[in-house]
Amino acid sequence: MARKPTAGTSKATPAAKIIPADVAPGAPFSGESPQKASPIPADAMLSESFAEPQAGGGETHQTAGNGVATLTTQHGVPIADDQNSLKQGARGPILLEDFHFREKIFHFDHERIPERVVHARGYGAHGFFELTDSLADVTRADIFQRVGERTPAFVRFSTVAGSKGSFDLARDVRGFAVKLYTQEGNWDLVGNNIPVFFIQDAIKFPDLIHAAKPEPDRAFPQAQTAHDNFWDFISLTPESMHMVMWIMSDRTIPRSFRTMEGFGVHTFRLVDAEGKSTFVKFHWKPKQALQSVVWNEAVKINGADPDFHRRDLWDAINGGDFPEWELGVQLFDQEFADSFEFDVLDATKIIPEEILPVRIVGRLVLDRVVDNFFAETEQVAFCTQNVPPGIDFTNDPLLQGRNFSYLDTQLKRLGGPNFTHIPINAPKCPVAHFQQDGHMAMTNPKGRVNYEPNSWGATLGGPREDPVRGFTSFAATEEGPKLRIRPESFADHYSQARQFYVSQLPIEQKHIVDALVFELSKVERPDIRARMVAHLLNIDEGLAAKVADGLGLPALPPPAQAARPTIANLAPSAALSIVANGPPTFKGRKLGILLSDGADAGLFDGLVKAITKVGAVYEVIAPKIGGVTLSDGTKVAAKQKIDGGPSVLFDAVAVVVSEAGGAMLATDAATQDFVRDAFGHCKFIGLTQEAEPIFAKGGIASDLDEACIALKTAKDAAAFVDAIAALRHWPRELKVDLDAK
Ligand code: HDD
Repeated sequence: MARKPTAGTSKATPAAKIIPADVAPGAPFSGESPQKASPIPADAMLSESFAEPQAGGGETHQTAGNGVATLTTQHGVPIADDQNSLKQGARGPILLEDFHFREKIFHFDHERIPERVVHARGYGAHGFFELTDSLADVTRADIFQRVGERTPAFVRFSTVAGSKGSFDLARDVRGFAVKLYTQEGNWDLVGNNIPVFFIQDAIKFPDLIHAAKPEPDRAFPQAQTAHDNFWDFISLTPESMHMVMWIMSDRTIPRSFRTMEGFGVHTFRLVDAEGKSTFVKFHWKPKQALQSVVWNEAVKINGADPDFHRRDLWDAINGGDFPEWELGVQLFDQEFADSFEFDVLDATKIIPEEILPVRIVGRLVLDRVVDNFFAETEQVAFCTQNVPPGIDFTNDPLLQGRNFSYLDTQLKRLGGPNFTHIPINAPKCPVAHFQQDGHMAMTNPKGRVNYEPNSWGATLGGPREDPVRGFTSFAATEEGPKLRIRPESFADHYSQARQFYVSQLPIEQKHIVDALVFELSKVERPDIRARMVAHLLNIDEGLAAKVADGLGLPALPPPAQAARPTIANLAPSAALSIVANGPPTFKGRKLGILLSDGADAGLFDGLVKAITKVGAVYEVIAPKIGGVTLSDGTKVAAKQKIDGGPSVLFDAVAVVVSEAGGAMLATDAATQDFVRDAFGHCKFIGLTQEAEPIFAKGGIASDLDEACIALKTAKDAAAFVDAIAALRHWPRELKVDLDAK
């Protein structure tokens, strides 16, 4: 837990020499910041919360001097030497008696818990939910009563298929799980960044995930769906076609967790004090607006920075740019449900915002990173069945199945029934019950009585039910025979897939085609490829023809047999496009500025000022990490050395170099890649005249277009930063991509 200040790292150091003479052994821990006069660099120090005396570990901590806590065993015994095991003679065997060695290795051997079977790779942060519009008219849920009231929140974003150590820019659905610590219990809204799902019934979930994960014999490919098993299952599961359109769109390669929407997916219920139910679908809308990267860029980001998304969230929050989402609700009654084209219990369907507007009722702000990844992000346990009074389930068969799975999985992952005792999972409202014992029980109830009813009275007898405040399930009337059957109303698998496709801008449609061609090109069996194209024919003939052409299919297959004909005239929904819902400014984005020695100091200063003014950030990339000396003699440190800072890490780039710098960097392959990739990924590029040799060597000098903006003086900087708000110059893609020709 704590470190001693200066003990030698490899030499055997007698204990007596380690504790400085001016600190009495056993002196109480001062409680002062350990940074005071500490020889350990500030950033290596333990956070305050971890320096506090440990629960059950006694009131005092010994100090090794200068207010630094003494290293102890788990049982609190001070440690004299943590560099060497106890041996019989300097070169002799380790003694079994070495309890410190055995405890340390024992604990290390048990450091891992099973990773999540899905959504293993994730990243979390703390924040709050603030109600901006009361829902008291439709629900008794405490969190929705008082405008302006804040509820603590913890959010974990994730990918689905990859293991814990996989990369962030996998083409994958992103989890968007929100734990709201309400005054009437935790509410876990365990959603995704896509409002529909692959399957309609939870019984198919293990098959879906087995098919998506690495194939069982060879254990690859990691974190990708571009393989036979996935597309085999999908092509045999027509209900997944709407989701297929979403996952082949750029929604699955978001620029940042901050630039994704979140969805509760299922239809839930809000229930008022009289027991009246209103159906609801939940939406999280990012204040940062929507943004994704392009596929070739995603592939390269994974190499350059596999932690791209987690670093982005960490940096934004620590930089004070707190990400924010609005909570929106689509509210409707049974009459609307009956009149809607599709079954509201079918999780493969949306209700378009144009048909049922989203009412904004609150905001979610993430303003604090975790103190410890394992304690918080790894141990957080989301459970769909965690709903407070006033929020309830519908019969959506996916949701019903999830309500079993999430509780069950926590037992496996966290090792026992007391996972709610772990601080990140513990409610922040009073808890009183007679559940007790089990592994790692931390908060067993006090007193003699551990059952009810009992006759020990109100004070000694413990908590009692409260029929008024307590959770009451919506009194739905259910009837009918027991059947393993899918309702007829779930049978349309293509209409909304088509609606999604036709709602995309042409460039976004192209990306869907490209993604399908890429993924299916990794599929070895031609019959699976053809079977997918057969489904696409039921969605959009143009889409199917393009994918078939991209795959080099000899002929179009007949359309897949459809249980229901596609409704071809569902109105397009503008809310479904990413590009149409992009940001108005460059705020929250990152500019990469490539500098060389002698680069124009005024221009650099202008860029920094303009970027800062719009609330964006920048990083300097240079030939050496030590930085550069600008034209006026100013020294600027670099954040990235050129080969460690490729342009895929930035939303836009500026190449600001001197004549000598331009000539030198033009010969460097990493610098050529820097400009070629920025160009190929349709980014805005600012460049000084001296940078042109780099573009010439990169082979793109003659292609420079209006999104390659000349930077001469500081005055050009502000106009450049205005222009880059558009993020990408899409017309360029048609020139640089073989598939577009
Ligand atoms: Fe799930 C984790 C979202 C269907 C079973 N799921 C998990 C997480 C998210 C989702 C965001 C990660 C939570 C975290 O960060 O810890 N899952 C969804 C959505 C679904 C969905 C939006 C469909 C609408 N899931 C689903 C089904 C089942 C599961 C149908 C099983 C029948 N999901 C699990 C799980 C996980 C999980 C195995 C793994 C780790 C965990 O629960 O805590 O129980």
